[in-house]
Amino acid sequence: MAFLPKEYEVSVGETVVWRNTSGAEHTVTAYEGAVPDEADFFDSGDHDSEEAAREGWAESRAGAIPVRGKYEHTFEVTGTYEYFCIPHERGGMVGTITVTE
Ligand SMILES: [Cu+2]
Repeated sequence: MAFLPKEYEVSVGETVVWRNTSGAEHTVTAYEGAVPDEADFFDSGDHDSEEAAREGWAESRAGAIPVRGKYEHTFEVTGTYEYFCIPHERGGMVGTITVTE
């Protein structure tokens, strides 16, 4: 019920892979207001917005990364990105990616 490491730093153009090593489903969902201005929203359900991601999860568990599954995203814009897991957000399942030159 946590992203490990919680904070991670990559260089621009690198791909981050999240692997689900737990026994439950999770999502990787960006906080739309906490991505750099020029960067696109991202989430494991390929939605257009945080709101759509939350609705998709509520309706059909869209965006679920299955047990032993993975999700990856390539970061093309420098800056700080905050993200969370929809079902475990209240439990503190949040993380930060910092992208540097
Ligand atoms: Cu989770």
